[in-house]
Amino acid sequence: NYAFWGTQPVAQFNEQPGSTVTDGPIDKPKTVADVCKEPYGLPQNFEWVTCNIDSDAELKEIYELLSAHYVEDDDNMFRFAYSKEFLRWALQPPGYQQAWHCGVRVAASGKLVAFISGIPATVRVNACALKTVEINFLCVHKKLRHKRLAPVLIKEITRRVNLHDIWQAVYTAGVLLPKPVAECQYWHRSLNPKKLIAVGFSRLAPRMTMARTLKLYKLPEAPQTPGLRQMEDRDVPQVTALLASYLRHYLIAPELSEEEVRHWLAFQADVIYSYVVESPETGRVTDLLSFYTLPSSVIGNDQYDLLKAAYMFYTVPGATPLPQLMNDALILAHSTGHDVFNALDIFENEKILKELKFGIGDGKLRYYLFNWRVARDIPASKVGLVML
Ligand code: MYA
Ligand code: JJ1
Repeated sequence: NYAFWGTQPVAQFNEQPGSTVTDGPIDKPKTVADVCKEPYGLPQNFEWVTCNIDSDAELKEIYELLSAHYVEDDDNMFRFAYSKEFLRWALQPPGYQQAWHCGVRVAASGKLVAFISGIPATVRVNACALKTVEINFLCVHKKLRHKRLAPVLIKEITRRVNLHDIWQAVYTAGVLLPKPVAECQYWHRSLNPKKLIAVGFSRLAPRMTMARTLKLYKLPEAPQTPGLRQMEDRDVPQVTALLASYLRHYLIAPELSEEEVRHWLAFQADVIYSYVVESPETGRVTDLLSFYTLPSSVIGNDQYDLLKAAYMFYTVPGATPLPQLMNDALILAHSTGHDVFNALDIFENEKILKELKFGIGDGKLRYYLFNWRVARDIPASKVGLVML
C-alpha cells in the first residue's frame, strides 16, 4: 500500500523474480524532449528554489534545516548533524549541477522548509555501468510532515535530472520502501564508552563495570602499520587504480575517475580522513583507509549536545590485512576526537567486525535503484558503494 511508490518505476514487493528476468530499465525509454520543462506544482504559498552552496548564507539555511529536521534513530535520541563543510564536500563533486540542490521556501517569509539533492555518479550494478544520480538529504520541516510534499520533491528532482538525459538513480534510506536491492546492518565500535553510555547510545554490559569497559575498548595512541600516512594529492593516480581493482569484486560499486578520487578522498579534518600505506621498500601505495565525520545531535541530554561519529568510507586492504587496517582506522578516529566508529556489513566487514569489538546497531540501511531492475537482490557483502 504505497500510494506514491506504487506509481514509480521501482521494483515492487509483489514481483516474483522469475529466472528469465534480466537487469534493465523499468520505464519505457524516453528522451529529453519528452520531459516536462515546467516545475511541478507546489501547494499555494510555497516556491521552488535552487540553492547556491557557494553562498555561506544559503549553505547555512540548508545546514539549519537538516540540523533540526533530518534523520533520527528509531527512539528519537539522536539526529544527524552534518556540518556545513561536510555538506559542501557532499554536494559539490566533479560535474555537480546546482539545479539538483533543490529547495522549497515559504513564499511569504522565504523560510527554507524542504530540500532534496542529487549528485552525478557512475555506478556499476552487476555488469552495467549506469550514469546515475545519487539522491540524498531529502528533508521536510517537521511542521509540514505527512502532507505529501516528499513525493513532489522526488518528482521535481526526477524531472531536473531527466533534463540532463539521466534516467537512473541510487539512494539509501533507513526506512523500508519498494524495493531494496540490498539490505545492510549498522555496527558500532565504542571509542569513548563513558560518553556513549552517558548519552544513552550504549549501555554498560551485564556484569561489566565502567573500569572494565574502559579497558576493553582502550586503543593505542598511534597507528601500528609501518608506512601509514595521510593521503596526499600525489597519491591520487595510485589510489584510483587501487580502488578500481578492489571495487571490481562488488556487484554495486562506483566507477571513480581520478578527479572524483581527488574530491572524495582529499584529507579534510572534521570531514574526510584518508590515509594510505606506502611500502617502505618500493614507495608504492599498497593500501587505503578512510572514514568521514558525521556528528549527531544528542536530543535532550544536559551533559552533552553532540556525539562525534566516524563512518567507514572506502578502505582497501592490499599488503595489510583488513583487520589491521581497520584497527588503525579505529586508532586514528579515536585520536582525532571521535566517540564512536560506525560501519555497515558491506565489503568484507562482516568477517572482522566482531574481532574488532563492534556491536550490532538497531539501524538498517537499505539501498535502492530508481528505474533499474535487477534479476537478484544483492547481499550486503557484495555492496561496494558508500553513500554519505
Ligand atoms: S533518505 C533520508 C530521508 N530523510 C529523512 O528521513 C529526514 C526526516 N524525515 C523527513 O524529512 C520526512 O519524513 C520525509 C518524508 C521527507 C522523509 N525516501 O511528504 P510525505 C515516502 C523516499 O507525506 P513526510 C534520503 O534522503 C512514503 O513512503 N520516500 O511524508 C534518500 C510515502 O510514499 P508512499 C519516502 O514524512 C531519499 C511518501 O513519502 C521516504 O512528510 C530518496 C509520504 O510523503 C524516504 N526516506 O516526508 C528519495 N520517507 O505513499 C527517492 C517517506 O508511496 C529518490 N517516503 O508510501 C528517487 C530517485 C529520484 C531521481 C530519479 C532520477 C532519474
Ligand atoms: O546509531 C544507531 N543506533 C545506535 C543508537 C541507538 C539509540 C536507541 N535507538 C545503537 N547503539 C548501540 C551501540 C552499541 C555500542 C557498543 C556495542 C553494542 C552496540 O544501535 C543507528 C544505527 O544502528 N542509527 C540510526 O538509526 C540512524 C538512522 C540510520 C538510517 C540512515 C539513513 C540515511 C539516509 C540517507 O542516505
